[in-house]
Amino acid sequence: MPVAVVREIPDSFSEAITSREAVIDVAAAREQHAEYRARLEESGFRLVVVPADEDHPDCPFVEDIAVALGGDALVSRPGHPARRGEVGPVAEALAGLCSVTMMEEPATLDGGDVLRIGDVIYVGRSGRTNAGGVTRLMGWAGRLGFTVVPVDVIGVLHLKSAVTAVDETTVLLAPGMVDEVPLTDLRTIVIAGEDPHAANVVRLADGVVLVSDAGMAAQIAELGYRAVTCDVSEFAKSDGGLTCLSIRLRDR
Ligand code: CIR
Repeated sequence: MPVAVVREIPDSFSEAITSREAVIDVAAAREQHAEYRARLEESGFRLVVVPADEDHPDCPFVEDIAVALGGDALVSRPGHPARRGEVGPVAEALAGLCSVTMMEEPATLDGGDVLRIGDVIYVGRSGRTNAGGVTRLMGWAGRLGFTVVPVDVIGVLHLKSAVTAVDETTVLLAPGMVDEVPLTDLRTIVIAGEDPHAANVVRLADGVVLVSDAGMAAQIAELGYRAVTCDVSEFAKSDGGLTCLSIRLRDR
């Protein structure tokens, strides 16, 4: 059974790091989070829930804290200094599920920059993931048999803020946000809407995709996938999306 690690919402979530001017409604965020968790459970994930940490408002964005590949996880050193204290409890939770390796300074990497498609891992070179983080990922994932392909992130926080996969060969892409050259071997579907975050989706099962907006749901259905919708607008206010809210451990 696949496992998803999620983290509860602290009251301090209203202070989460953001590039936007928006007031976060913490109660609404908790409702959306409950719905998100329900969607994962309905699709067969067993949830491991890490308690909230009031000293780290961004802790629900647990995806950034680790990269999980089969039975192995690389616990990252997050790119934003204010988020580095989030790692301990997440590493502990992962240690109960798989083999854990810790990333060390000066490397930084956010899991939101890591997109795995089959045996290839695309890693964003972003404001959060530095050259050391990319090199460390290459070494760790390379030993596990993966090929790591760097992608420059231009206009968004993370690679997966603008590109995610819907199957083993197809990605959704918000145009102009990342260097598209390294993605040329993939079938690329350009999202119809204006908001790059619509490209941030989670594959639930073969042909079933969790999406955050109605326009994307319609586009996904036209492509022949089944869309399941979950509103994460309170998380978008602090630059997060669907993938950010869980670390998904699946068999290789
Ligand atoms: C941050 O700035 O780190 C958080 N407010 C948002 C993180 C979103 N995570 C993700 O895209 N994987």
